[in-house]
Amino acid sequence: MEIRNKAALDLVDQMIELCKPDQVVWCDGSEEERNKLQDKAVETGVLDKLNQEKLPGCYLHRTDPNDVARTEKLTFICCRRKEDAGPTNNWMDPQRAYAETGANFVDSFKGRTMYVVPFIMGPAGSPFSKVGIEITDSIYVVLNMRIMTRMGQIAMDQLGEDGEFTKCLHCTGDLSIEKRRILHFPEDNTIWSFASGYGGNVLLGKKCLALRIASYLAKQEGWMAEHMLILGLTDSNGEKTYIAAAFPSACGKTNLAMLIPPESFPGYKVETLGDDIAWIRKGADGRFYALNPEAGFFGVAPGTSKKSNPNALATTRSNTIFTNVVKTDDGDVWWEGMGKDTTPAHGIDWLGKDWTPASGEKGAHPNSRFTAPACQCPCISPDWEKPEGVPLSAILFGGRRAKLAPLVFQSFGWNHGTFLGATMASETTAAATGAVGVVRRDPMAMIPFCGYDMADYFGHWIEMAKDDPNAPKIFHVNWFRQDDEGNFLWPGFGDNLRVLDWIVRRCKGKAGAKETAIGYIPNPEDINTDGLDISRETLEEILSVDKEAWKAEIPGMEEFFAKFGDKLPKEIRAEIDALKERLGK
Ligand code: OXD
Ligand code: MN
Repeated sequence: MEIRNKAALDLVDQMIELCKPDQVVWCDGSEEERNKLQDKAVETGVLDKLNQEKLPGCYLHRTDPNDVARTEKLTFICCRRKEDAGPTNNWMDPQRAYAETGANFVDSFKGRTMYVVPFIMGPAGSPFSKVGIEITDSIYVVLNMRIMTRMGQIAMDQLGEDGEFTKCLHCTGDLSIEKRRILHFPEDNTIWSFASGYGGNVLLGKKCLALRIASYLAKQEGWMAEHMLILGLTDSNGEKTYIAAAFPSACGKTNLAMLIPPESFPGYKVETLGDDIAWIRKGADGRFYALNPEAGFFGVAPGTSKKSNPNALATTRSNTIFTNVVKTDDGDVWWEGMGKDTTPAHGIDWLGKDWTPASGEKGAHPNSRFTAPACQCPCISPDWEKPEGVPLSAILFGGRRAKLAPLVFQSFGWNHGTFLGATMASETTAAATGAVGVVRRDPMAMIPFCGYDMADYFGHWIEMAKDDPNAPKIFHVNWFRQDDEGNFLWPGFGDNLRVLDWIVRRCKGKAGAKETAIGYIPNPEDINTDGLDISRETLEEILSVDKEAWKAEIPGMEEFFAKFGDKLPKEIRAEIDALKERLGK
């Protein structure tokens, strides 16, 4: 492998000195290397080979039972001044972080191989792209990074002799929670991860680089790193509109990105550009362009079925690494919510134990995952690797709210849209450790992923587009409204196209809406319900604004904003005042 970058060589030398591996392997990203690593992973029990006739190139991995989701409590932003991390991040003094976790890294690779994984977030040669080098002791990490990023020689070539890169160090260690740390040093462009093997904590290009470090770089360099899917919607006239959407973890981003339009929308097509992360920049023409920096999907398996997301299912039928799902007796995979008639009579569960449906236990972990190459997705957009990204017409914010938020509404403008993002709230899911189903404020779905003070992040949002006629239009959606018995009021999945269709027509000035206290809401007749079995009352209910309930929401918003004290941008304050005014006393 050709390595011309002196800083990269120096970094690896330093890490060898610190961690004392038995051997060092620079990963070139070749097929030959993949085959070798897969064989070694199977030999050492890291991966289990699945039925290669049914699932060519697919493997199964099981994590330690105490290591199944992102551990936000153990995730830190280590900048020199505590106030720069802001009140929503865990902060640790960088010197202390380097010293304490550095002590754990000492000799930590003894008896192990050090893999050096150069990778690019974004297509090679794109002006959006950023290079990282992850040093890890885990073959699982190498093989996942191979799917999730452009990895190997291609990244060293992009780096050249003196290119800059994010320095990423990971050691699986003994997986003890006491020592587990996910540390970000934005001022040093460095990430350290110790004592975890769970994807979100160890595939350092993803949440750590492409969101936490990238959000910090983006603020300095005048662009945006967001927790958003990107899709392209083609309508029956063949016109294509690009949309980005932010939802908290495990709220259906992958499903929305791969939506299949209902039969009553002939000629419509949704194509996927990304399911989790969008980097957004202003183009030379003043429009906002979005690009997915990842090369694969690290999707939540449970609930993925032929009905909910046939495209995701098809994507995972080859060259995929499954984590913590059920292995069936014929070497296939299964998880809860895979659909009717799929449940095996017997299998091996995510804990590696015999399992039957009668056991009453979940066979797959609720946060079990697939890591699959994006290029295998049947609905991948031909534009997904365009180096300049795609022009965005709309940005959607959404959450999981049983009550309150209507199916869809449009902001009055960019600042109000930023406010809608900043006041996003959602019921928690299994993607992070902690209680499930509790309402938490999750601005722009970035609470776990913003690498600096969120008040400054809101300010950056305002700065990016205030008074800019080219700014994407901003909408808020909620697919999850329930009646008093807990039944969903909106069918969701493919029928969400009906909402996207209204949004696209709104962007073109071709759809009606009524102005309300919270924004522009479609009248029931503005939504195309052809072929949909929904009553007028239900539609009216999910398109209505309960002013008293919204008033009751304000103290929670104010309490959340109070955390930021004087740093909260005046534009956000003005928006909350304006909302109060519109809701009346
Ligand atoms: C993810 C997450 O894995 O948000 O995408 O947790
Ligand atoms: Mn995510």
